[in-house]
Amino acid sequence: MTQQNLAPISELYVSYESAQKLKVEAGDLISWDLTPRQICDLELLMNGGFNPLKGFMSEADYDGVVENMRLADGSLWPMPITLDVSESFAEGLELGQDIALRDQEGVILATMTVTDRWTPDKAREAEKVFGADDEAHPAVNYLHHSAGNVYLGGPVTGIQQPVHYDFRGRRDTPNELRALFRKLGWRKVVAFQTRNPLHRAHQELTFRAAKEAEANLLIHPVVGMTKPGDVDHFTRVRCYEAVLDKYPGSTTTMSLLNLAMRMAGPREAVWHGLIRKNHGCTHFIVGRDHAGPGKNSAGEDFYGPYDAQDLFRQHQEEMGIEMVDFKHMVFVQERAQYEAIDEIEDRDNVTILNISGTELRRRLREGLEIPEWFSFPEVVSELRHRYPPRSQQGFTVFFTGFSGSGKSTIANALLTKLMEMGGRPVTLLDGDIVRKNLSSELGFSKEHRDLNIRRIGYVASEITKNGGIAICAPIAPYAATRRAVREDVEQYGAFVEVHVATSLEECERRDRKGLYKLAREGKIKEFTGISDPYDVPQDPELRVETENVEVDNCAHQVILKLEQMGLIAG
Ligand code: PPS
Repeated sequence: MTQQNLAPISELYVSYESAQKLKVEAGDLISWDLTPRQICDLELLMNGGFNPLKGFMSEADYDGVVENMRLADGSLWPMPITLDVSESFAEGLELGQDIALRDQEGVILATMTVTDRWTPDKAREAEKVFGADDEAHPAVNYLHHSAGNVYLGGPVTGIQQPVHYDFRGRRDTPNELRALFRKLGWRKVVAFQTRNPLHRAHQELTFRAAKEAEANLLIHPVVGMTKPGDVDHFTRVRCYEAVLDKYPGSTTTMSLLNLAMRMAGPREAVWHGLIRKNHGCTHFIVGRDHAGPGKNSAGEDFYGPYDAQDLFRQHQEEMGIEMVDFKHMVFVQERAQYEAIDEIEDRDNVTILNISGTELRRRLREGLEIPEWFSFPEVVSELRHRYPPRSQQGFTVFFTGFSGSGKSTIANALLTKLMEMGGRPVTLLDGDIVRKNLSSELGFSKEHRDLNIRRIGYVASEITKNGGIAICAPIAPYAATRRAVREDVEQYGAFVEVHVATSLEECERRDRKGLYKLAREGKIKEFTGISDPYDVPQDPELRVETENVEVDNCAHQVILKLEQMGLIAG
């Protein structure tokens, strides 16, 4: 039986007075600007969430952890917590030297005495900690592409907590939670780790887990760094707050954990357990494929579905926190209730309903019904706000073509048609207008054209992110730059590339601005199509011909394409 210990845990912070003094002194130290992941790690080091660690790991601790999940003194610890830096930063340091650790705005959060400096074998770390040196694993990818090549280790002296402006009242240090549990008289607390929105099945299973363990419940979602592509934590926390109201009064609380997850499956489960133990919990729910990273590059799972539970079970006694199995809950239509799938005896005679994560995303994307039995209306409404159907999302229409091809004319006609329809704000970023307002200092060298297009792409991606329609109409002659803009925009919404395919001969024949003549005479240099290249789009969403076709018809073709893509309601 796990014994709860709610005595205060040791933190790495110095007193307020010492911190003020240290902060001034640390101003003269060489400083390292922490990455977002390092800030998460530092916060949990300083507040005791990573107890017994007293700083970023030494080489001996790191080796022990990588090889057999143990610190040099033999304590169980499954995850390397290292300060990765660049070679150039590491070169200038001497062992024994103090450095200042700053957040991204330059605020000094801590100092660290550098006792160790080494170049890790990243392939070994990947194999041993994450199970394979395969970059399909997000933490392995991070290790090879984001983490510095040198690790520094040494004790940390905490000056101040990282600043959070969001949900401040929902963030607790281990000692704050311990004090809360003491005050409430919660002797047994089961923690639920999550990085996803909660629906009815989660509410049922967590409440059951708490009942089974005769414990109170702590919903303990991760808001630091989770798996790329997850629902952002702002949306999730609003969802959690709605679900919290569904538990019987005073049985359950919620606190946000600023952890940077590694998605390391079994090792991660043990790590999560130790962190919850530090936060005063006695029980921890471990599910199927806990903290799973998805498929490897061969399309197979990195870990077995119950590896995390097995590893946790092996170590739970030593950890001092007990595992509660996650029950797979499904909705039984005939009885209109959630039941654990392995406890349903009349499985062949009842209708079992379930909606997968993929199906949920499809329904949100297409604006389809999400039934009441699956989730709470407040949660669905938050998710619908965050993931509106395509016909309410922002998008970018990106025209490209020679000067005088008709881009601006078609773009203007499209702008008017979309404004007539209403619903979303529309902005036209025409080549000439942009050059006057955003890029007035730029000329037409490759470098300048790229800068110009990237600026347009940035503005378009912001408009798209905020639910508007951006219409861009530059020449954008280079395929690689168009691709980069597509990537910028597609993070937030659709990118519709329209090639205005008027031939060079026709543009030159029209020569509306008289520029082709000047270009032929050599009076304008680097003129697209004459003395500068144009990469014809290979695979645009739409190609419009303008010769012998009315502008209105060209704009209408774009509208039809947008309808077909579900971006505007038909
Ligand atoms: S780019 O390549 O996308 O950055 O060009 P863009 O911003 O669309 O600007 C193109 C307009 O600038 C005028 N202009 C030139 N175009 C091409 N090459 C050279 N050297 C050049 N010098 C001036 C031209 O009028 C283009 O206008 P549009 O609207 O395309 O006809």
